[in-house]
Amino acid sequence: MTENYEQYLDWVVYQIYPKSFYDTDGDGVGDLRGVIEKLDYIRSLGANAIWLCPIYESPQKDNGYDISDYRKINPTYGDMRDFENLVALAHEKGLKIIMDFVANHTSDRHLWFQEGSASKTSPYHDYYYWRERPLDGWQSVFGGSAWEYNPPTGEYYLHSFAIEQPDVNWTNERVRKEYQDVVDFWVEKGVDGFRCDVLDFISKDFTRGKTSNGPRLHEYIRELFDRENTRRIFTVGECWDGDVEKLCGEGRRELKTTFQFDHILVGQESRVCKKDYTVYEMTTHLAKWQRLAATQGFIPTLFTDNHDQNWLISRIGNDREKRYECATAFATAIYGLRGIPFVYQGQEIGAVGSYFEEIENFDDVETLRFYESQKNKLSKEELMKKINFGSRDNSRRPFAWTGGETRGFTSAKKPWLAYGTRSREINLQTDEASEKSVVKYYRDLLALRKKSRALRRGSFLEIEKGDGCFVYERTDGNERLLVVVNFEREQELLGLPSGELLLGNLKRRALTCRVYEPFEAAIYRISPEKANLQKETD
Ligand code: TEU
Repeated sequence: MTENYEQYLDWVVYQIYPKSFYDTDGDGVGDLRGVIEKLDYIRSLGANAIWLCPIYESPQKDNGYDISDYRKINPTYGDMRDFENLVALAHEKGLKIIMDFVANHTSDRHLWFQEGSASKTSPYHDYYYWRERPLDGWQSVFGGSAWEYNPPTGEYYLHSFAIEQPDVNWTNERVRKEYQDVVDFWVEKGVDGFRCDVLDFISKDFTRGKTSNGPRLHEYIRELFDRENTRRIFTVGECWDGDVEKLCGEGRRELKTTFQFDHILVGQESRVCKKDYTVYEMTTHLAKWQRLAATQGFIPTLFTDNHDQNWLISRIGNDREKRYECATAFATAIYGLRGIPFVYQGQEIGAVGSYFEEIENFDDVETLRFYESQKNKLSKEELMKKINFGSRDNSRRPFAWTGGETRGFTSAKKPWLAYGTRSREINLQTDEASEKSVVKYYRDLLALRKKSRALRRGSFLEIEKGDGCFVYERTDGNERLLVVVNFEREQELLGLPSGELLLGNLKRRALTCRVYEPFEAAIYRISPEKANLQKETD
């Protein structure tokens, strides 16, 4: 890997869900000035880049993933001047800006769809996919048929997500040019990269009935990001389908990296249903991607949370008695790896899922659709249990800056979406003052990463210790670190090299103590010459 590509290993990205981050104008909705005000906070965590979930003009059916104008800022968030200020100030403070690029679909309020759906002769008609009849078996990710009737033309259009998110026809060359222009527009504004929403969906395979990873995917991506002005920008693809090793990597001329989701799906039977799991499943996925990345020459992404999942520590951890331990253990396991750390807002304070009995406290289009489709089939209790387990709203609730009436989030009486049910107890202010502070641990962990070249750029070697723990080495030249994360049960870990403790989430009883408490995590420096194995018997 060249230095140029390896530099992404030094990035730490903080993901912002703008609607729920910080509200400065008192309308109960976060805004760009709110992001500006919190730049120092973001920097204090050790991040050096920000990914902004969509901030474009949008009717907000899917919180901005339904865009009606790619070149305008959603007025509730501010205007273009606010955005330009944000970019300038962020850059001054050493923070890069990554925009969300949503190219599989527009809003049905976008001019292209407004015109294209009105008549078959409109030049925009071919910007979307039309059929005389719905194709059998094509389901929307949010539930129900992926085809919707359009009375003015008597046809059906494809929407892989919400009805209000018609899929754009990328086989049309003019469409591809439109998106290249959109990318250029934001690159000229000085943005440093794009997180590309469901990018694998832009090429479909109609012969196989597939909405994603079609035959022209790689060609389309190169058209976007292998041009003179786009080659140097950062890109991370959200590609559930598709071959990671083909989509990214230095020589591919496509994306810089993609998100790998295997570990996120552990413990989920479906979006709304829990499944038995072992931590081993998760660490196996993580280690597999580390090895694949090394052999195929790409940089992995490192994340546990985002705006599309309930919090990891609520799904597969212990978010009650061991919340601090669990949050910091998972953070160590993930951010000790080789790759690009992504921290989702709230994760750094150990935010957890909520429990609401009434559907009025939910907003997510996917959740509401699910509720409608099941309300006559399941008891209310069963239905709400599923929704509380899986709803994406869990991680989309306003960031709790304090435990006060409005959580330090807004001056409005009511926020756009109800505060998390445990946010009086779990908020930044309380966390920072706590002896067991998640945010302080995050700061220490990311500071250590910044300081240690082995943690950022070193190679990865897993040390198999069986289920219930994740142990690995990171080595760069003479610097050799050992990361030990024990999960929920206390156990003795034998045969590990001894070394100097650099960071731990609990007070290690003694350096040589081999008994690890539940959710204990530690990082040691082990010098190559002194890496003498402890004897199993001593
Ligand atoms: O998500 C794509 C996606 O398929 C999932 O993450 C999805 O939320 C989940 O699987 C549904 O069960 C992206 C965005 O991250 C998400 O917020 C958008 O709603 C979606 O695309 C449509 O743009």
